[in-house]
Order: sequence, then structure tokens, then C-alpha cells
Amino acid sequence: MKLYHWGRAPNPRRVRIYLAEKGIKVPMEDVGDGPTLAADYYKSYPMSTVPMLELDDGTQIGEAMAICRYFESEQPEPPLFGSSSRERGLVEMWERRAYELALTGVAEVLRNTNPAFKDRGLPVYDDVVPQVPDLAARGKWRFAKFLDLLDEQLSSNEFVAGANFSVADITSLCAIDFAKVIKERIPQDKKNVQRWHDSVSARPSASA
Ligand SMILES: N[C@@H](CCC(=O)N[C@@H](CS)C(=O)NCC(=O)O)C(=O)O
Repeated sequence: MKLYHWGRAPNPRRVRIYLAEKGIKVPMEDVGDGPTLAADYYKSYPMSTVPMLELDDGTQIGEAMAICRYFESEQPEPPLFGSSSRERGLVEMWERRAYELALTGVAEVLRNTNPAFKDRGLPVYDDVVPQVPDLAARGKWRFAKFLDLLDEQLSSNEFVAGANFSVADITSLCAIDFAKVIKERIPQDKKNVQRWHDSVSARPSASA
């Protein structure tokens, strides 16, 4: 098996942190080539995104959380998708919010304003997807909305989905760190987010 990733990108980082938390070692290949992915990779994987896990029988599993779920099923301990029904529901809910509001919000700003993504408004290879600069304001708003929600949630919870570290923390951390590329940082009044960010950034997995 092999995990295809890109050192500078936030979505593969979600999987790398997950694997580090689990103590799972997987052969990896960085398929970044400057501001894009390598042309050979685009040919071998039609969805043209990273991360992608290729199994020994050739099966390709894309989407960061799908890859994490594969490993969760192979090695359930420590549980990173929750242990009880309640916890699993909350982890799923917060992970999705972190992805849709924060990570996608930041990507919306970057991909629609940065010249490096000209005609690549969405991560696809063969199709021209023009940038829509008006989406930048909406992306910033989505990111800010997530920080509001998260600060409130972390006022009474140690981690994003409750008492235990989970994939919801992983996606939130990757999204907030990714926001550096659009010069958005944790505002000073978001003290709970800052406390949590300091703590999860200090985990060894954060540097994976
Ligand atoms: N929904 C996918 C998103 C994957 C994605 O957008 N990956 C970006 C890197 S963070 C990518 O492959 N970009 C390729 C490109 O920009 O050409 C997931 O959750 O894994």
C-alpha cells in the first residue's frame, strides 16, 4: 500500500496526523511538483487530488476522512472517530463543520484570488475552472463563523468534539494552520481556540 500526499497541502496533513496519532506507518510518496501535482500522478488518479491511498490490489481510496476510516476499521485503538454513539455523532458533526466552514472557506479564498491557481479554481486537472474573486469574502466569512462556533464549544470542552482528541481536532487544526496562507490568524478574543490550538499543536503528531 502507498499513501500519496503533498507536504505543503492541508488535506494530506489530516491523514498524516491521524496516522501519527495511531502509530501506523505507511509508505508515502510526495507527488507535489511546485504549485501543482506531478503530471504522472494526475494521469494515474483521475480525481487528481491528494491524499489518496492505493491498496496492494490497486484500489484507490481518495478523500482524507475515507482514508482515515479505512485505518480506523483496521486498527480501532485509540478511537479517533469516537467510542459511544453520542461521541461518534459529535465527532462526525464537528469534523464536517471544520471541513466545510473552515478548511473549504480558506481554500475558497486562496484558490479564487492567488495567481498560482489561475484557471484552477477547484482542484481538477484537465478542466479549466476560472477563479471567481467574489468568493473570497464568502470564504473569509465561513472561516470566521467556524472560529465563533469553535470558541463557544471549547469554552466547556477540552477538545473539539468533547473530552477526547478526535479527527474533529485534526481537521480543525489543519484548517486553522492553513489559514496562514490567506493571512488569517486566531483573533485575540478567541481565547478558548488559542488555548486548544497551543495544546494540540504541542502533540508530536502535529509535525507529521
Ligand atoms: N475532499 C478532499 C479534498 C482534497 C484536496 O482538495 N486536495 C488538494 C490538496 S489540499 C489537492 O489535491 N489539490 C491539487 C491541486 O491543487 O491541483 C479530501 O477531503 O481529501
